Amino acid sequence: MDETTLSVDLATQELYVKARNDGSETLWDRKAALKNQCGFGEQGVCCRICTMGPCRVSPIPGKGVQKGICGATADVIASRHYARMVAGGSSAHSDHGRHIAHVLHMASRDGDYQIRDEKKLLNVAARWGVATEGKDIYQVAHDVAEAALNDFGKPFGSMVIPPSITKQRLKVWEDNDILPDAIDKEVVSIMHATHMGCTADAESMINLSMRTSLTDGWGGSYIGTEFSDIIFGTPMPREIEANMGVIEKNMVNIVLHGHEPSLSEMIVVAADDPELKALARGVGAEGINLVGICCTGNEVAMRHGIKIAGNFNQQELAIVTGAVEAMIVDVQCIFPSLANLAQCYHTKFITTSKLAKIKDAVHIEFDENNAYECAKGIIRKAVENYTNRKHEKVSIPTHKSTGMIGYSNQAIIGQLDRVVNSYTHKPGTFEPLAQCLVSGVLRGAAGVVGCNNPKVKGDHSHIEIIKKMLANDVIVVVTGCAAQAAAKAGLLSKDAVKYCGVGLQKVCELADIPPVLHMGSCVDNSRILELVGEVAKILGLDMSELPVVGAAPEWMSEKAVAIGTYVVSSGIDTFLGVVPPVTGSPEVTDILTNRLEDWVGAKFYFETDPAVAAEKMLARIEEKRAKIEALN
Ligand code: CUV
Ligand code: SF4
Repeated sequence: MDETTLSVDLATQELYVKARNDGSETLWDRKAALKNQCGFGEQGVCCRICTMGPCRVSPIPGKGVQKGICGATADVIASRHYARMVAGGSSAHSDHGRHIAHVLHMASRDGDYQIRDEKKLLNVAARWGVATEGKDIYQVAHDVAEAALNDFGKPFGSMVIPPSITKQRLKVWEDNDILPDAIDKEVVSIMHATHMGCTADAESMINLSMRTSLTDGWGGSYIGTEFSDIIFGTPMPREIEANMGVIEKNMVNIVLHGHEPSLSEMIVVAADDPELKALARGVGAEGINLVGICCTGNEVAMRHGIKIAGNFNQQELAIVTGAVEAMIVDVQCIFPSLANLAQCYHTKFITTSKLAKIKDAVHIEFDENNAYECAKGIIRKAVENYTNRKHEKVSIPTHKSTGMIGYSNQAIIGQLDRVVNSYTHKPGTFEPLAQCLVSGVLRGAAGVVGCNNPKVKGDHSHIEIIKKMLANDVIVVVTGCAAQAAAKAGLLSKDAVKYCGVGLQKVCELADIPPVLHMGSCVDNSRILELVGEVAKILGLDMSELPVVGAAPEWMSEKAVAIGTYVVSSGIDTFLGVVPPVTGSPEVTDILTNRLEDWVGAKFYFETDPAVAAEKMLARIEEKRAKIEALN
């Protein structure tokens, strides 16, 4: 395989060649070995929901087998499959949120987990109606955690709706009957609805999918983000480095990969322990070097400036450098292949979650009740492994970029306050941003999020779309692996204003920000929702009336389907660069890319060509500007 076709990232190309020379297998090799991937699966027309099947029906109306044994049509089969993807994705995010809520529940003044953002805690307390007066802050934390945990399974009523949602949006949800009940309940209900012999109507199935997805974006993910900020601190702007060049030749390298910050935060703290530092020197290393991959990488980069080694496509390649003593993982987006790959080098591949044990990995279950000691134990294993490094197998690419990270909404407001002087607006709000949108200095905003996928040349679509937005005065916010692609490409640097139109350039200079704002991990898409909701409220508009679009140019996971669905349900158009497995159903395709607009004021676009996608995104932004220009 020609490595230049796999990714635009040079470190990736280099390490792919090294992997091949080492005889190590990567995702691209396995993709090639699959030859033709299943066309029925790709179009969503294979059903395995009961054992009368599997039934695969024709993706072409009127031609070939049109129904499964029970009579389910392509529309039924594809819509059920879509719904189950939403359920899978929502459950991953919400279970993550629940986990963090449990960590908040165990926070104590002298424990391993403490309260770092009291202000946010008090804010959140008000949302759940938790009394705070005269209460110890840790009692408040305890009560808030309990209230949030109840939102997962409460028997009556809807989950708590964050205050950033516009009242118009709430009405849209009520009118469409997608205002969700309890978080867990919706996931269970949609699993029920997709059981053999239940929902057999694509419209209804997508409607239920939207309802479920909202428990993710405005529920589980939201809780994950807010509570992580409370416990670990709300991110503030800081500089980071990104790409494989952050792996250090003479240090103990530990890669943090996965999603939840409860473990990775403890690793960050424990890596500073004098005992471990001494141990590292004792084995002949200059120190301990923590680096991150995927969303756990984003979490610790946002809050501590831990360097980013790479994104989803690069998880195997980090090990291929031969210089990684340990890769520590928790949950989600972790290739099972890492276990065997690690054995080809000296790397210890350490799983830590009951929910993501991997055969042939070293499993050290992380115990939050003994978090610090547990983290120390894991790091010790890595340090001791340094002497096993096979120096003839080490080759670390030099590529790395620097950029700014840490743009929580609080951080963004902090930056906007610098603009206030120039425009005489209220400090402490998003008003300067809202006004820039109204005046047209900024044409709009785009959220570029999501994964890598070997169906797409790595990082290429992310970068191409982002650059097109910048050139047209569209400010960009990023999360997940898209954010890491941007970081590697230098787009998080303030120098990236060179790609911007004059309006965006001006805003970046005044606010002292880069034109692409890294807002965090995938659960932190909730920050983007909050931002859009708050700006809409300032302007008295619904979220669907803002010149704002979302894109997941290289997505691959069920979580991304859940995200796309809640983003659209929140009134924001979403551009998918990988076509979801629904095209075998004309009705589902029509609902997602057309009819949804009548329901919720936004829809999906399927567009695999990033240049075309960017054009359409810009066109949609201009179309939506009509409403806000009337405010001028
Ligand atoms: Ni949660 S879901 S590959 S790490 S963004 Fe990265 Fe982000 Fe997709 Fe996974
Ligand atoms: Fe086939 Fe219907 Fe069973 Fe699906 S639910 S496998 S279409 S019989």
